[in-house]
Amino acid sequence: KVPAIAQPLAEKPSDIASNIAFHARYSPHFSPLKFDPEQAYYATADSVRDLLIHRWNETFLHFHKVDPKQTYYLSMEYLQGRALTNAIGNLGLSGAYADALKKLGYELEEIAEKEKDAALGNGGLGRLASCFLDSMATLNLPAWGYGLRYRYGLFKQLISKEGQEEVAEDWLEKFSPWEVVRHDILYPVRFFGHVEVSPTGSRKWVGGEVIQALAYDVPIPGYNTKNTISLRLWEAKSSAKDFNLFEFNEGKYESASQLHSKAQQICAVLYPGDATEDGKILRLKQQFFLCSASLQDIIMRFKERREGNMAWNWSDFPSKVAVQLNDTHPTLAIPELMRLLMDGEELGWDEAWDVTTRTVAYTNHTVLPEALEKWPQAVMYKLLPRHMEIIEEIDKRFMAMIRSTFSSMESKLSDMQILDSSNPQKPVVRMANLCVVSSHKVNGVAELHSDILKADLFANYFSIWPAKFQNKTNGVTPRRWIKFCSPELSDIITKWLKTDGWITNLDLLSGLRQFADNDKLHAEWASAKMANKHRLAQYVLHVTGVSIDPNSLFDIQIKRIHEYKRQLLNILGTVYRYKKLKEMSIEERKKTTPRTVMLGGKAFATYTNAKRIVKLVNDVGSVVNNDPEINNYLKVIFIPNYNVSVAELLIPGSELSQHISTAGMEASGTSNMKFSLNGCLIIGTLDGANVEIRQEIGEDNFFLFGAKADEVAKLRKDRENGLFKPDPRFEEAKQFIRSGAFGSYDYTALLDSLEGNSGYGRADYFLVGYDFPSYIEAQSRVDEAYKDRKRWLKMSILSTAGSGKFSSDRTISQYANEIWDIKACPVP
Ligand code: DL6
Repeated sequence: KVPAIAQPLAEKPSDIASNIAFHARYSPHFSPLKFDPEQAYYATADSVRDLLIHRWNETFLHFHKVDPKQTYYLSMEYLQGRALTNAIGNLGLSGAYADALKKLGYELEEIAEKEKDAALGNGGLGRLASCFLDSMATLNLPAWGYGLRYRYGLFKQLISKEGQEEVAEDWLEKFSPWEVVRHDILYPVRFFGHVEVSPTGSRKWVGGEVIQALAYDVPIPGYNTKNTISLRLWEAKSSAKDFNLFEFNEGKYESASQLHSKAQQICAVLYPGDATEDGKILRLKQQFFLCSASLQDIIMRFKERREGNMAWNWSDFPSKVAVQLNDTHPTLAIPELMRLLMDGEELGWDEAWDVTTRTVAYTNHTVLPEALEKWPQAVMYKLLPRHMEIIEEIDKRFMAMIRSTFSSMESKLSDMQILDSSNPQKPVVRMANLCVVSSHKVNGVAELHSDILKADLFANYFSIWPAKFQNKTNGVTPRRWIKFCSPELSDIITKWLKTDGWITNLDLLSGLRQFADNDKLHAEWASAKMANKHRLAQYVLHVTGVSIDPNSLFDIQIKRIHEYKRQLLNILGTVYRYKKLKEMSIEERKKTTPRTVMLGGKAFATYTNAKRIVKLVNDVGSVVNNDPEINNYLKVIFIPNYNVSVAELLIPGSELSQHISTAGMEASGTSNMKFSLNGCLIIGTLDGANVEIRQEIGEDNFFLFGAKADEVAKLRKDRENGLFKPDPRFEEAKQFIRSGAFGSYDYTALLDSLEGNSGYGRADYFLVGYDFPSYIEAQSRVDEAYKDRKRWLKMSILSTAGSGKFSSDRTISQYANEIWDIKACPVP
């Protein structure tokens, strides 16, 4: 037992200040006795970490003692962002820390900016995982996250005249104070090798290469609770015995440390390119590394908590462990759990299958065919020979079950099978099928998306297992996404609701509805939004050099750049607006609503059209912002290097945000929820969670346009059959770009994608042309609504008031009750 300490942990400003000073002196990370803002940040983070570690130890001990059923969330992505402000806020010590730092000569905001974002994710899926962790901790749920500790997370985006350039983002350049390496938590993970069969018929995976998985734990504090849970990130390591000292001394440096460099590759980057076979192997290695290390850890903990209890057996496992697969990336958890149970614990197939299927559940986050993972069988055989045997057996048994129990579905078997050998040259494993067959629950992430899964993507499975399918509409944590990023607005909400209970019970926001017409609230609301707009304008000036007018309408679209998200529709609409402004008289221009259009997002490095879109936005901005006739009425800004902390500035300062994907293609979206929560109005299609947001905040408070999901297939067919007649305004906007109005770059290929072959085999697959006229008209409605300040403020208040449903606390409670069957386990 670790001896107790007498000294209480610092929670009063004077104690906090001396604790920060203590760390500045005795936890040296830099040259001694310096206290510049960066070092003040590290010393402050160290002092917060003391508090977190205390709560974390208590939580761990409590869970160990109570032994509740526990959820393990497996995700290849976590977009944590910065931790300091969030941790201090969740501990309820924001004021105390601000005061303590003042005593030491610093502002909390100033030093908080020294922290680099932990961007171990790509976009919505990774940020959702991070919101979920915050809610799990806040709801006192026995739940943990598992992920990978990528050396370089999502790339840093540089913008130049050429467009986007990617450079490695070194979030660990100095070190992260928010992780604790657990030197004693180390598991071997094997790759390649072969399967050995013993005389009794038992099978064992041997040989190949063995890499060690080392645990790094990140504390996740709940809001207003002692409970602090773990995000366990695995790092790959080789051991000393893998280092060939003899070869090294012979001067064969590379071969002497071969395994070391192989280990380093595994966690080097998030989503390495997978065009080559080596790339595919590396991606699969990453996925398996996460799954194998996490499951070994879960099994170890399950056994540890049963030490001394002779009565337990493996069928108890699903009543103590729930494993949630965040999309298909951790699918290999399924065959790995089977392998560990059969080859390691000597369970028979039926028992191992029963335990596995009662343990694992799967969340689908996309219906885009290119995002549904399919791995070449040949690569899988090579890297994971034993797992391929298991997958083959699962497939074989599944087909036999269909033939015997659901014979009417036999004609659908080729679609439902896990192994797809329809192309004999390239047989693949369909990971989503493996997930559906092996999970006890499958869910989509918004009502529309879950309906599409049932009616379309997984329709055959739904017909045989209707009870397996659920919806869990996404949510976002109200702590990071309003309380901490928009403190002024939060204080106003608390004042009018006469409680801050809404921070953990977001439904209470509906109480604002009764004040939606109140002039006093309008004045306070407008002033908080204006303060946020000023803060944002300063940031824009800082990162782009362009000055924007806080009195203009701030219109924002921030998300990964993708053709289905249709940033191209936004910029074409903006080009059209610019052209119309140019054609107006000065008097007419003065009557328009001045706008600042901001777009931000990263394009995947090899996604050519997405990169062209980034370039186009920047080119349009260069012309518009420097046009003295127009730049009082319109500005176009590309926000570089969009990430979580940039979103924390943009969202509170927004007034209109664009969620304009082709209907049926955005599974949910979560930034729509963050914007709406912050009193920002939405212009959007009936897609993903937009549908539910519109229902909650009221149709009158949502600028709707565009085709509906169930119309899309026919519209595409019509388009192919030459039945689409483009609106002249659409042609005008494209022609304006083609004319060279925005510089000499040749946008033919990008614009042709709206006419000729879009690369998806069909012209304008994303229906930009079809939706353009209704988009332009919806934008005109926005302009009109903005002119009526009272109406706009009312709509803004009603947006916040209607956002209660979109708390990740609600989402996680539903997962806990309806999928995981876990209960709160608060630390006393
Ligand atoms: O569920 C989180 C998030 C949704 O909000 C987005 O609509 C969806 O696009 C995203 N899905 C992915 C899937 N990627 N892959 N593979 O990121 O999930």
